[in-house]
Amino acid sequence: MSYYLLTEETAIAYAREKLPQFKEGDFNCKEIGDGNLNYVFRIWQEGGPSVIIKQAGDLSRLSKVPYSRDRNRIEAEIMKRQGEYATGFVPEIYFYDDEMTAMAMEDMTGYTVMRTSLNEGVIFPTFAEDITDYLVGILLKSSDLVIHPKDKKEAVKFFTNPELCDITERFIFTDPYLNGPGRNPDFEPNRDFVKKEIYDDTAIHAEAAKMKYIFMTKAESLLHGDLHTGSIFVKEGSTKVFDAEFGFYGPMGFDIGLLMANLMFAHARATCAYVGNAPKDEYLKWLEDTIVSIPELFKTKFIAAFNELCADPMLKTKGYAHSLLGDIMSDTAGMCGAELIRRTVGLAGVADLRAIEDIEARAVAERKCVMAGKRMMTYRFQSMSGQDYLDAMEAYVG
Ligand code: SR1
Ligand code: MG
Repeated sequence: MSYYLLTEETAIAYAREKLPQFKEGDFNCKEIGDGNLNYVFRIWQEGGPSVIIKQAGDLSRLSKVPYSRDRNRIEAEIMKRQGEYATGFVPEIYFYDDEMTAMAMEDMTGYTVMRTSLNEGVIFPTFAEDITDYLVGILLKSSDLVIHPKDKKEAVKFFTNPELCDITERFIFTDPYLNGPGRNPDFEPNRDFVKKEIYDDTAIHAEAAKMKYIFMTKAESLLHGDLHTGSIFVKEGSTKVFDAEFGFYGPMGFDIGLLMANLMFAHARATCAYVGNAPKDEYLKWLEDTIVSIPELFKTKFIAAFNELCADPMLKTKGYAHSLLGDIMSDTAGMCGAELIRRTVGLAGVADLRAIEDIEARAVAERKCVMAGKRMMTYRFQSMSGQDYLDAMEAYVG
């Protein structure tokens, strides 16, 4: 079969052809993709089987820029591998079709996208435990600490993802500062603030440059590569991470830092413009506990897993694991800062901020995120604690 772009009509026929449980009966199909790059079809039968088919087109959906369709292979392979490293935290991949650059994966009906739920004030009590299990699993088990260095070097080659890394290098580490293509949105109430704090602040450009170079060169672990709250499905007691198309071998702190920043966006929204199901105090308490406990849980679980799984006699030398963990925590803080700034100032904003209807509340929430981002990137210590992330949300003082 040669490649063609699926539609809601042809996706059903495609599922029939590829998956035995879809051979017979009537099915519904809806295109549910809301990202910039791919097409996502949900195919289901009332009371019967359901599946998600995700296909890469030759052009990105919104900007109509050409990207290699091979990104879908990389994503399918990463999700399969991460499903092994972090069992229970990744949707199952049923197949990847190289000709069609399409994959079939477990339908997550019953789950919601975490960003949507956070913006509605929904609490997920097990999230910090779940996501730190996932992070330690995918980051440690893909690294030289656990797999044979020759296998790891093969994996670095296999998961090389130049086009999507190029997007990240531009969208996170360059465009927000230089506003080169003039594509950063112009939010008038913060225009002067952004000019002073970001465009004219060459010291913060230097910190962003350091983080960019770490991103480009530190082939430490197989990353998810875009671990924001829109890449996480949640329901009570369960967390599943999807959409790993930006994955590659990079610095561990990139995944942890992006996650932390995206929880901080939810915090800015909750403090400046809360609308939600749970009482505000209850929601904020859970969110703050979550922000504080993720880095701490990560540290504890990382050291325990290192002691259990690291096989290299030299790397097991007393003191090394803690020294490495310090570097990871420092990278995490810097990457968190870069994400805070880019999703506030840059083109790919987050609904947590941009959907705040009260303009003055949105302006304050965005200033809080920019100043927190600057603090995290500038003061990224090895001894970084979870409380430091929460404290950074107070860095903006009117
Ligand atoms: C062109 S894609 C823009 C952004 O959306 C994705 O989620 C990545 O974060 C990327 O930077
Ligand atoms: Mg995505």
